[in-house]
Amino acid sequence: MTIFTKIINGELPSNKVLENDKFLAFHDINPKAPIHILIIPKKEVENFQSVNAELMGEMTLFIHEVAKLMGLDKSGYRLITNNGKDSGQEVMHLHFHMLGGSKLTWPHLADTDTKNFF
Ligand code: DGP
Repeated sequence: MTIFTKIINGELPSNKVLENDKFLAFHDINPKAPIHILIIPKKEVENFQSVNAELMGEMTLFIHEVAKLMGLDKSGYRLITNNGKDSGQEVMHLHFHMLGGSKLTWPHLADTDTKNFF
């Protein structure tokens, strides 16, 4: 069981934004932008690589709703999912980071020189 399942079950507190029977959105404990929401399925799915298209389709609609609720649908936001070891995924429960609330930077993300890869 991951920490996110404990949040879903109410065993750990969270600052919830939106919830339905299948998905939950709550504020990240360590925000990287003025608005930093985590969006998760209640079903235990390890990461994006293992989510099925049906659940992802429903999750997409839920993500749209969260963006509207947070007032980011017009101003814009970044959606990130870390998938597996190299991405730095820490919690092995599928989650999308929704970041916004100000103009975001686009920093160099890799620890290698990317110039010669393409
Ligand atoms: P990732 O590195 O993509 O697996 O991101 C995991 C995120 O989860 C990270 O930004 C911090 C957040 N997080 C970890 N534990 C908790 C928690 O107990 N509560 C909340 N709200 N966020 C958490």
